[in-house]
Amino acid sequence: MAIEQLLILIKPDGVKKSLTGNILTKLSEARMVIIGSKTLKVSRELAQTHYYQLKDKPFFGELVDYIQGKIYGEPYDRVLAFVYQGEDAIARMRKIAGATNPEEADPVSIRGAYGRITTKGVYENVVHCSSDPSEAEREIKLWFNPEEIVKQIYPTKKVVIEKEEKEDWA
Ligand code: DAT
Ligand code: MG
Repeated sequence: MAIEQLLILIKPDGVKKSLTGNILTKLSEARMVIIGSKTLKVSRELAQTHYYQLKDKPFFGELVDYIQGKIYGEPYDRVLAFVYQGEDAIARMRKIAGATNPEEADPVSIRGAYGRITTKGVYENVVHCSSDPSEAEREIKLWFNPEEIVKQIYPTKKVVIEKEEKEDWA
């Protein structure tokens, strides 16, 4: 079995329902290691790029609003992002996460236990979990910079950035 890495997101409904601890506890049963983590507000562009494969679906607009936490607002309009690594990590973490549709998910899985379908038909399924190694690579590179991950998992290159304005502590 191969060592894999994947992206896990605790979505805004998981943040709003104060489920971070419960979700991380359930995921820890797989004995994977966290090699990157952060909290962030999701831009429209990031949301659309993350879910680009679903752009023609009728629920795409609502899906983008959902991952941005639009319906929750301050202080819940954010996600917690993690890169996990371990043996056969993708299949094992997806099993703990449960099926996409929270009504069909194993009731002991994260989505089965904590997810719901809203009256508008949005699957509020609490977590995102990469589906295969190539999607995992695309998603990890989309959500994280190399220096935010404690291990080199994909090839990197040195780039010189001139006159880039960035925030620093005052
Ligand atoms: P997964 O998140 O299990 O990888 P996916 O990639 O097919 O599933 O879809 C991404 C998200 O889109 C999913 O977590 C919830 C939403 N979604 C998928 N199918 C849906 C549907 N039929 N109705 C509403 N939301 C849906
Ligand atoms: Mg998917």
